[in-house]
Formats: sequence, C-alpha cells, structure tokens
Amino acid sequence: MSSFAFILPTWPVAPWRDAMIKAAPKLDVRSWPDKLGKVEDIAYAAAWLPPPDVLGNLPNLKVIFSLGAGVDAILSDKTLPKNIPMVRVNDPDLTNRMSEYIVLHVLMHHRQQRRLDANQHARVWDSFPTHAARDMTVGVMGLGVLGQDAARKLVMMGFNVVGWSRSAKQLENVTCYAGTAGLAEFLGRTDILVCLLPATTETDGIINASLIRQLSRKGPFGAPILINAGRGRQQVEADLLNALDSGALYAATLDVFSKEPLPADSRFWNHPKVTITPHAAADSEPLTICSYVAGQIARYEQGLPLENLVDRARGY
Ligand code: NDP
Ligand code: OXD
Repeated sequence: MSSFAFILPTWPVAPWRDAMIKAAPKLDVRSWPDKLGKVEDIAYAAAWLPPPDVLGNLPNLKVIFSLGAGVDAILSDKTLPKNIPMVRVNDPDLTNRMSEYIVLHVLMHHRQQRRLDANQHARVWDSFPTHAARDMTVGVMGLGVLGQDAARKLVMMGFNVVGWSRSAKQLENVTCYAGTAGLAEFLGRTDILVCLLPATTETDGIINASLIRQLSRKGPFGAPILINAGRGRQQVEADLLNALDSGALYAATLDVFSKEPLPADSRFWNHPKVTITPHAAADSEPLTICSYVAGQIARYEQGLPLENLVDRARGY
C-alpha cells in the first residue's frame, strides 16, 4: 500500500490527517516528524512551509503536493529532489475565498469604510459624497487562476478592470497587458492595484517606489491604493511605508509580509492607512484540499496525467 505524509511544521496536523483519511480511506496517512515511519514507504507528500531536507530525504517519493496555491516555500528548498512532479492547489473553494477577499477590500476602500468606522467611533454623522464603481480602475497583477476570477467578479461589480500577466491574455471586459512592455501602461491606468502574483525571482521586490510612482493619480482619491494578497517578498516594505507616509499611496491592505507572522514592532500594525490580515485571504480548507489531493493521487495511480503541475524552471 502507498504511504502518504503530511509535512506541516506551522499548522496543526490532526485536522489534515482526519480529512485525508476521510478523502482516501485506503491510503496509509502519516505525518512528519513523529508519525513518519520508514522514509522508504512514502510515495506521496503534501507540504506547507516544509523545512529544508525533509522532502529530499524521502527516497521513494513519486509526487509532491503543495497545500497552497503558492509554491515558493517548497521550491526554495535546495535539497528538493529534482524530476519529481509537484502539484499545486487549484480549487474553486480557494479561488472563491480569494475573490471574496479582493472584492471585500476593493469595496472597503472604494466606499471608504474605514472613514465610516472612525466616524462611528467618534459619534460623527458625516454623510460625505461617494463615487461610482465605474470611476475606479482596478488593476490586477497576475491573471492566473486567482487573478482572472477576481477580475471577473470586479467587472460584475461595475469597476473598470485592467490586468497584467507574463503572457498575453484575453478576458471579457478586462483590458489585458503583458510583460515588461505592458507594465507602464497598466500601472498608469490603475487606481487600486491588486497583487496576485506568485513569488519568483522576477517578481521579488516588484512593488517598490518606482512602481508606486507609475500608478494613476487621476482616480477619485488622487492617489493609488494597494491590495497585496500575493507574497510579502514582492513588496519593498520601506518603500511602502515611505509612500504611505508621504501620501504617494492613499492606503493599503496587506495580507502578506516579508516576515510572517508580522513582527510586533512593525510600523504596519498601527499605520492609520493600513489594513492588515494575517495571510488569511484564502485559507486552504482541509477536507476540500484533501479531496483534491486524493483525486490527483487516484489519477496518478490510474496512469492519467496529474493536473496543475508546477513549472519548476518558471518558478510557479
Ligand atoms: P497562477 O500560477 O495561476 O497565476 C499566476 C499569474 O501571475 C499568471 O497570470 C502569470 O502569468 C503571472 N505572472 C507570473 N510571473 C509573472 C511576471 N514575472 N510578470 C507578470 N506576470 C507574471 O497562480 P494563482 O493565481 O493560483 O496564485 C497566485 C499567487 O497568489 C500564488 O502564487 C500565491 O503567491 C498567492 N496566494 C496567496 C494566498 C493568500 O492567502 N494570501 C492564497 C493563495 C495564493 P502567465 O499567465 O503569463 O503565466
Ligand atoms: C498560499 C495559499 O499560497 O494559502 O498562500 O494557498
């Protein structure tokens, strides 16, 4: 019988074991570090933030599963065995959760909910003017599984939506830009920048002072807004803080940070223009994700191609 192992140093493993046993009752489910058994037995491993060396020490591993959509943490393991296929999560449940988050935070900024909250606390009845969604252009960086779904839902809400990706895309009612050649025009139209890019060497530090300078200042608030639910590595945090302090950025919602958990002494915590969420934009729900993983294992054992394979050379 094939054995399967979870490697989840930062998550409680019990709900995942229970879910996997439910999703694949015939699978021998183990977990690192204490319930791994003989390393030779493990054919399948599912990981989130695995420590280096663990995957590399499973000599008979056939498939690696990332329990998240992003695979940067697994790929950063220098001891990762080469030539073993890696499957990442692409599931409607996770996609819907991310789109809820993006729509929620675009609307929060657009309708100035934080100003309303502050007014309520101060018992101030201030019915200030608002503007239409069509007056706001949301630019989605990363038009993959998550970016495309968020873009479609923002279009449904009435926003102008533009998008940017590595290769050219066609999306109904979304003006799409691609590559370095398309970046400046994309940024120049963007009032609210949504980042749903993977963390790769090409996207590291992409949200920096130069990028912020290129964003539109013609929107309703006269300065752009940032929503980053991609990865913390993509933002130069000193540049973000400077831009927020100077007014070059009107506000930001940040779900991801260069160091997670965000250190208690970070200036982001109590910055008046910043909304923080703890890398929780789109949770991986154990039973949903385990059913997806079990489905991929069944495909593999029937000789069918695995789906949502990571392109290691590309980095996502
Ligand atoms: P996909 O691989 O489906 O999409 C990635 C998109 O980014 C693609 O459109 C790709 O372009 C584009 N892209 C990659 N590199 C570049 C580049 N150098 N320049 C321009 N565009 C680029 O990923 P998902 O949509 O599933 O997920 C995106 C990311 O979201 C994950 O990698 C993860 O970091 C983050 N995430 C965060 C979560 C959270 O809770 N905060 C939860 C889940 C994911 P192309 O289409 O041409 O390949
Ligand atoms: C991620 C995820 O990649 O939670 O961040 O799926």
